[in-house]
Order: sequence, then C-alpha cells, then structure tokens
Amino acid sequence: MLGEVGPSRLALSAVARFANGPVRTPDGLHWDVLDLYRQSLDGLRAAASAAPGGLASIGIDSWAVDYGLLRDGRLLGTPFHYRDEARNAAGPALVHERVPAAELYARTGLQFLPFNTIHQLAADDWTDLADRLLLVPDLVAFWLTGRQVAERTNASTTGLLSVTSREWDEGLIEAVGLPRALFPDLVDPGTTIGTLLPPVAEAVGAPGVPVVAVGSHDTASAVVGAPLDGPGAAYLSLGTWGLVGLEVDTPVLTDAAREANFTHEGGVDGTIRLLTNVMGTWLLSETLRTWGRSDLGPLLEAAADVTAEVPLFDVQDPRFVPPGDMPARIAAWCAEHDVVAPVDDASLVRSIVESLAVAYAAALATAGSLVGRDVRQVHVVGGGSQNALLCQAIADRAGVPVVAGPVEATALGNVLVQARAAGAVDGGLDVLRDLVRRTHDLRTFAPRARSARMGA
Ligand code: LRH
Repeated sequence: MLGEVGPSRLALSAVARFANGPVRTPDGLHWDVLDLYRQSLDGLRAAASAAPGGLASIGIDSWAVDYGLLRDGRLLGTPFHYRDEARNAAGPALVHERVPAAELYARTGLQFLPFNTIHQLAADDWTDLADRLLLVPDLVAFWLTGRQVAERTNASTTGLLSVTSREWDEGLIEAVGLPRALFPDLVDPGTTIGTLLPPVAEAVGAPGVPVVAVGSHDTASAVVGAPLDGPGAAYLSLGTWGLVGLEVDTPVLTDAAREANFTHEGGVDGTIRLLTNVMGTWLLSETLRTWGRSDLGPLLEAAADVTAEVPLFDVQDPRFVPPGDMPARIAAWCAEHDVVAPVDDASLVRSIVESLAVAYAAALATAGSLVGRDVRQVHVVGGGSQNALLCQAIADRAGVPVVAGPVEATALGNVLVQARAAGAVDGGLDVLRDLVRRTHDLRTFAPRARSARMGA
C-alpha cells in the first residue's frame, strides 16, 4: 500500500496484492515466508515507482505471534503457522507445568490462546539451535535493513513481555527455559529501524529509504486507523479474527478479565487494547474454500433473503480454528447440541453471520462491564466492514450503532505512524483518527428492533 499523508490528506493506493495462506508439509502447518518476502519486494518496487517524489519510509505490519528462529542471521527452517494443531495441543501444558496460568496473566496480561508465542516455543524443539527469534514483521525488517529488533506492540503478543513495564519479562523467559539472548532489543512505533540494505535498495529502486517501526502487530495499526472518538467507542477489527474491545490506559488485571479471556495488547503511544479474540471471517472463507467458490457476494445476498430461523452455534468452539471443512464441522456441532443444522447454503451462511454477531455482542458487553464503561457504538474496521449483512446483525444483536470502515484501517494506521515520525502530521492518536474521519466515508448501521429483523 502506498500512502500519501498531510495535515488534511490521507490517501492509500494498493500497488500490489498477493495471497497468503497456510502450507501443510508432513511436519506441520507453515507460512511460506520467503514467498511473502519476495512478494513484498515486488510490492515495494511497485510502490517506489508509483510514488511521485520517491518513498519517504517503509513500515511493516503482519499478524501477530508467529516467528522465525535464526542462527548467525540465517533462518532455521520454515516458520510455523499458529493454526498448527499438534503444536497447539502440546504447547500450553508444557508452559503451565512451569508457570500457572493465573501467574502468566498477572505478569503479561495476555489472554489464553493456545498459539501465544510462549506456548509455541514450548512445543518447538529448535529453540536450542537458535541464537535469535524474530516475529514475522521484525524478520522482514531484518531482511530489508540488516537490523534485528522487536517492535513492542507485536512483542506484547508473545506472552513474554511484562504488562506493567512493557519490557521482556526476564524471569518468565528463564522460567520457561529459554535463553534471554533469543530476544532482541525492543523498539517503539515511530523509531527508525534502519535503512534499506544497498542490494535491497537497488532491487526495489529505493536507495537510502528508512524502515520505520509502526504498530507492526496488524491489530495495533488497525486500532490506530479506527476513528474512535471517546471512551464509549469500542472497536471490532474484523478480518480472519474478530478482535473486539476497548482502548484503555491502564491494565485491568482482574479475575473477571482473566476469566473472560480479555487480553492486554500493547498499542501505539503506550495504549492498551483490552480485547478478546473472537472467530472472524475465517469461518466464511474456509466455507467458501470447502465449496470451491471464490465469491462471497452472491452467497451473502442469498443469506440476506433467508427468513426462517437459523441455528446459532458457538463460533468459539476450538474445532473451528484449524483449516478445514467448516460446513461439516458446523453440522457436527449442531448434531452434538441437538440443534437442527442449516438446511442449505444460504441458511448456513446466515447461520455463520448471526452466530458471529451474537459472539461480538457478548464480547462488547463484557468489555464494557470489565472497564465500567457504557459502550455507545462500535467501529468495525478491516475487510469485514464491507459485509453489510454482518454489520447490521452486529448492530441488532449489540443494540448499539455500528460505524463501518475504513476497510484499510491497518494500512492507514501503519502509514499514519510513519507520517508522524516523518513530521508530516503532528499529534496524538486523536489527531490521527480525526484525519481518518475527515478523509474516509464511514457507513452507520443503526440497531433495529427484533420484530423488524428476519431470521434472527
Ligand atoms: C490478526 C492477528 C490477531 C492475532 C492473530 C494471530 O491478524 O494479528 O490480532 O491474535 O492474528
């Protein structure tokens, strides 16, 4: 994405896009990280040639938790995908043997997810071979600049960062048997990581361009780009996952927050995202993949016309995490719970939409009660904000307006932090969000009374 930013300007253009999916080999589920890097270089080349005055800087963000292990600067093997079933089954118990879950929460504030980096590392028998661990965006930054750092927002998803000091929790690193030297120095968003290595600069046609740390956890950038105004504005960053919560200044490390599995992820400018991971559009995309279809649009139209009751299922059931046949898994869930499974494709899609909306509404209510705030509206950002059926269902189920957009909140949050570091904009998150609001069309979905809805 190429961004142009000024005090009253915020424009993005997509100069390159490529698919990124899991690759299963006999040893497990992986990311094709070399292909991602090659595609990123192609994208940078396209961006450099499309930028009128050349590139001012480059910022990298990606999904959280996953990492590459290196030795002497060389990647050891192919990074695992956080949906790998065997590692997720093994990792948590190995950590909990050494540090109880409640203590982990008190120290890191992280919700329990089987694929938190700390759990993955416990199930990774190559940590002894490595002298460095880099999370995915940090790995790409290393290949671009030669500098090894850990960007702090993403580091907060490892389960090894202190929620209070925001530094590596050395006691915890030791307690789980990892060498401290694996973990590089932390940097905050806005810091220059380095400049493009000469051969890279030549390959992409961008000599001397700096790589600037942004909220390299995609959700951190997405929430910068979410035009929240005021404490009653919640967010739902809706892509593969639905990340639902509130932005807070201080940790809420209560038993209630831990039991509700609300996390404390580090945000830009020292903010904290008190959120929980709910299933996202993954259910829909895996359903499409199972059906051999690529276009969700017609299915959503058909789903909108369903007037009969559709079954509601628990989208948080762990069976839906790994890649696979979601229609069959939903049918199995329904059979086990004495619920009549959806009768056709349109009803199945509607059932997914309504079940997701119920889960988001519940998470919003929990977020409000944990912080003692009245949630007045929810900002839905990311690809899922284009799904009008789902946005309306969320408004209806949560009983608050949904403000949908921007679709590209993550890329906006990324370029805004770069632009601020370059001096093109000046101010806190409120100023950055105000710029988003002034430059992007947002769509509001008002909640409807139950009698006005269909199939609900
Ligand atoms: C969303 C996301 C989310 C993490 C998950 C691994 O892309 O970064 O915030 O929990 O991927």
